[in-house]
Amino acid sequence: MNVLLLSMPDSFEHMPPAAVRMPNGALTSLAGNVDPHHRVAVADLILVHRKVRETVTRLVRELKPEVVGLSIMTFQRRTAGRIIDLVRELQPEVKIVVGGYDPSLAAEAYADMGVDYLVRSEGEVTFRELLRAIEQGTGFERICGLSYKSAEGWVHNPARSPHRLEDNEIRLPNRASRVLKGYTLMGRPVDVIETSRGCTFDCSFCSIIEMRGRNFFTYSFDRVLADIRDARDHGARTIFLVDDNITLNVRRFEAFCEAIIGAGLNTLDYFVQAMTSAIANHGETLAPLMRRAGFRYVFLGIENILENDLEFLRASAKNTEKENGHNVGNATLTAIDYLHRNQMYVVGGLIVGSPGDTKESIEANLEFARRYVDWPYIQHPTPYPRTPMTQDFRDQNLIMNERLEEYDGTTAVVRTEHMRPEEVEFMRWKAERWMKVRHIPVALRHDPAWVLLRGWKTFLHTFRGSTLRSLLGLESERKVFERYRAIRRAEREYV
Ligand code: B12
Ligand code: SF4
Repeated sequence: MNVLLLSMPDSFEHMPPAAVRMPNGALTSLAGNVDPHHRVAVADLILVHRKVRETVTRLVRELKPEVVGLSIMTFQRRTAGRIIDLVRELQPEVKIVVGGYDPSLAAEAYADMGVDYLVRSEGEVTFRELLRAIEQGTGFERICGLSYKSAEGWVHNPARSPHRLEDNEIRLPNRASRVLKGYTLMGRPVDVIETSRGCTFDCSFCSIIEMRGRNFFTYSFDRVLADIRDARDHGARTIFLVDDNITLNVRRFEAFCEAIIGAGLNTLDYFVQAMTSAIANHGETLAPLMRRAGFRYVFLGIENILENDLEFLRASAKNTEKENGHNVGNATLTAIDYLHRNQMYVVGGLIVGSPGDTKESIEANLEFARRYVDWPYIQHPTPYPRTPMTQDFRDQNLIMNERLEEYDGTTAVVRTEHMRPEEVEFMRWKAERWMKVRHIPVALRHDPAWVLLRGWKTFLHTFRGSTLRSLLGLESERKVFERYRAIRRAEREYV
């Protein structure tokens, strides 16, 4: 069968498409795991975010897919709905499958969206079995993890247990199936790989627990190294590790760094997401190894520097430093110090706008970011489907905006007990733009040609809404903020 797999074009503030266009790892993994006689095409629509309608139309006409699959996050649901309508219009008989975080956690929202099948949680085996069942007409009742539309309505089969990843049932991704080009992370071709899936923590804002439970399974290093080589052979020079929490097992992470070095793959740049506690508690040995393996940027889940907020986010445990088995306080500064001493850059993941937040508590976090992080990645708490935090916000009547396309993490959609969402967002937006500017010299040293030829687009993106008048101080920042929000609203109309 001909299968077309699409990821959505919607991006958010910290990932301007001019600088960051990353592949969706789920789709190539699905493509690598269907039976080999299917012809699968993967199209990451972030690569054509200004030409979505034309590209989807062209691909459907050229490839004539019998099955179209969409990978969807919550803030992409509206765009997904429009793409589904477009595909149906172009090819009425096509079977449409949705998967990813939003369909898995809000299946009911897809009941009337023109979808035929919905794959919940991990997709490789479920999707393989689904294609077999469509092709052979054998029925869908036995496919765990699948929801499907029957004559009587939607049927939700029992869940599929998370795969243990230890056998070779989940094969390597199929990168050759990609039909669009232009992946980049600040000028370098980028690809994504996984070494593990899952996490055993339960931060209240994170979707992972409802998605797959609290567990942690790992791929063998041989498989991971083969995956990195494959990404490199397809042109990647930067590798983004999409593991939910690779730092859960620090000894394994250290061994992984050694394996990268041993395999000579440390000529690539690596980008990873990490817990502050793991880096702080093991930084003496871990950080130098990471550097030698080629790690350049580390996204640190700092979340918040104030204990009350950390408690609300249920993120205290993963941000605690230990000495001789005893808690000795917040791990963030120690973690940052280890990374800086080993010439790595800190992408500072902070969340501002929790219920107890005031101007002062938000400012304390912004000031922390100004002083210590190299690239700010500050977000607002966002009530994604079925997270514990969403329930907290609902119980307190603090959700002010139900337009899901604005649930992109940098649009404040909840209020605090003391501040309106726009006030929270304004504070973050105003401070964060200037923090990003400070990273230009670092990027210039690493990728001078890209910064000089293309970097200005990222700069314009960061400062969109500003005018000469505002730069000269003749116009208030509030006015610029309003203009920025209007531009952002218009950008969301991808289809
Ligand atoms: C890596 C990652 C990123 C990377 C993305 C790199 C990339 N292009 O893939 C970066 C850092 C850029 C990123 C950014 C964002 N992310 Co993010 N990210 C993740 C993370 C850590 C892992 C996702 C991943 O690749 N997993 C590996 C793949 C193989 O697994 P998977 O995606 O789940 O796919 C499997 C199944 O879902 C299913 N499946 C998926 N799609 C499809 C499609 C079909 C047809 C089928 C059949 C099956 C299927 O099968 C796949 C294979 O088993 C998750 C989870 C987490 N612990 O935090 C968050 C997560 C997905 N991100 C999230 C969010 C909100 C964002 C942001 C909006 C803001 C933010 N929090 O940073 C931005 C938006 C990005 C953008 N488009 O601009 C949320 C989504 C919540 C939701 N309900 O929508 C998550 C769950 C984190 C959270 N807050 O809980 N993210
Ligand atoms: S540690 Fe990270 S992956 Fe694990 S629950 Fe918390 S935010 Fe999610």
